Amino acid sequence: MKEQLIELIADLKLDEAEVLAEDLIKSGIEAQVLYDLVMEGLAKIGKKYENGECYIADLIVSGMIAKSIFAHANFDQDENTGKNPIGTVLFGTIYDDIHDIGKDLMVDALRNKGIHVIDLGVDVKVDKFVEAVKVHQPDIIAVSCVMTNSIPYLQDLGIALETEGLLKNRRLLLGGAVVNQDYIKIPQIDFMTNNFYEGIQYCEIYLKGKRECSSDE
Ligand code: B12
Repeated sequence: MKEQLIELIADLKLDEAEVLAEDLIKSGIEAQVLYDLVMEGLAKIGKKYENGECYIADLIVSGMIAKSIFAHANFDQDENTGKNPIGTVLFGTIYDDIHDIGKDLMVDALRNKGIHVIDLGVDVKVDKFVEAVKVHQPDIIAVSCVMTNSIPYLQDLGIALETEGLLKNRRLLLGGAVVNQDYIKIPQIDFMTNNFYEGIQYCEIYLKGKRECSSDE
């Protein structure tokens, strides 16, 4: 039955997909299992789009299905939101890329972990990232990128942050479907993954470590 969700998403059956997802959530499906089913459905839509079998409107609908299911699933609910944050993450989707589903999932999960997140949104220019780092002095700069065409802007961002000396005592993190270790060679990036849990874990470990160091001084 749960595999049916993949086909409902791939066939853009919004209402049926939401109803089945709701039933699966109520029947206690594991978050990771539900997440993988949705990603498989989106991958099928992506393939159809690549083969010209569906169009931008279909991508939009598939995004809506994913957003509503992820919202219902409420990944990683945790009570200590907002009280005494363990650190600050500045998050944004790079310039010329308007995909935000992945970014929003990460932002929600980081906030649920008691991390203060400043969300710059999508299509964020390099200058805007640089300015925001100067203003907010975050511990981590997290960038989301799904569009291959936007990789050059990631390179520009790395160089701009380094040139301005804004990578001292902070980390630059990249994630999103574009992440590919062989393809992306950006020396300023400390860590890259398109795995949700790896990304959350990296932030938690780095921020807790940094906080312990500062409390020892
Ligand atoms: C939904 C969708 C859209 C929606 C987005 C809605 C929204 N609100 O975001 C809309 C309709 C806007 C859209 C538009 C377009 N799209 Co589109 N889209 C998709 C689709 C189907 C799903 C993407 C998605 O949301 N995945 C789900 C999220 C959860 O996955 P994710 O982003 O990878 O995020 C996860 C991890 O990577 C990680 N993560 C994400 N960010 C970060 C950051 C950090 C720091 C960390 C640690 C982790 C992390 O956490 C998330 C959870 O695990 C993909 C196909 C696919 N399966 O990927 C095509 C796809 C990405 N789109 C594509 C294209 C070509 C376009 C358009 C150019 C189409 C057009 N002609 O207009 C436009 C581009 C607009 C632009 N400039 O950005 C291509 C991109 C090809 C490429 N590699 O460059 C794809 C791959 C489809 C295809 N196969 O051709 N799209």
